[in-house]
Amino acid sequence: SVAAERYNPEDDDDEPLKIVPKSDDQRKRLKDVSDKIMLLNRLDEEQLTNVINAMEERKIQVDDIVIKQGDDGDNFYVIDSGKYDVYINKENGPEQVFTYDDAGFFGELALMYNTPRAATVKCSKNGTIWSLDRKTFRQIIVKANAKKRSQYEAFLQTVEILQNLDENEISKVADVMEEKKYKAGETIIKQGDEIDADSHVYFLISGTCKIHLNIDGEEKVLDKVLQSGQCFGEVALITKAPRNATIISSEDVKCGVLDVSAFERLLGPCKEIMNRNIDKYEEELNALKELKISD
Ligand code: 1OR
Repeated sequence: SVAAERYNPEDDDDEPLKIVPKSDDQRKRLKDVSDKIMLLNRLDEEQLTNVINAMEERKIQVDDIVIKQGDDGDNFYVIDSGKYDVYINKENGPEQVFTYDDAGFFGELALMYNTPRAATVKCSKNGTIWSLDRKTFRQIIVKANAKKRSQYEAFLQTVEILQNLDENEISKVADVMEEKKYKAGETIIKQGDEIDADSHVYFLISGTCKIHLNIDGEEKVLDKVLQSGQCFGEVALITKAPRNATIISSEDVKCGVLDVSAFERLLGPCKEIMNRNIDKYEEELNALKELKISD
């Protein structure tokens, strides 16, 4: 695997920042999409302005290839509209692994880690994307990200379910992890909810949570308490089945979360441990059901 590149402040140069003139409408649209994108919505105002200044609007048509696997990374892309399919070359040819539908971003990996493009991205419904050049991406986004990375690395080392990840893999998880906060008594995951591209896996940073199960219409709260360093929400991301329990915060809670695409891309080495846990959960659930029958 390729080392996650560390940001080196000496890489900084004082060359002028790129500015592509924009209408008020373009700025507003860009601001709206930026609010929803993890790599952009945690920039401070000046950083975000510099990024928006440098972005260029691009119309894309069906079958256009925006990124080709194996190429060097030139730009980072933010989706304004349209559909974009992601393909990875396998032995028997390209395999579709993901689709961006009207939202999201791609092309960050090659620029963050100085690696060849990891996948091909091809348009399947006409749309508009914003491109950001490599230099501005590194000057602003990679730099801003360095602080966040070191902040999360130490925590992620303590997460048991991630013990099969090496240091570089942990860094990559830290890079894409987002923080979510909940007040005591909030429902974080709801039993029965379907999985979609907006679903997450959760790592509990602080606070505790309880697991609620609805078994054949009867509500049961498990004795087990979820604590710092524990993971939840991974089962449905693996099985693709609806959420099989409800998770409620017992006090104020802070979680690190990964979305489905980050989960698929980064947590492959942890699947064995996760599958073992799934078997264990199933046994526990069956035991509970039997208990109920014998009541
Ligand atoms: P890039 O710079 O490598 C291709 O250029 C982009 O496709 C990549 O950045 C990501 O932004 C995006 N694995 C790798 N890259 C992906 C994936 C992906 N999905 C989107 N991209 N997946 C892993 C498959 C094992 C799919 C995850 C659902």
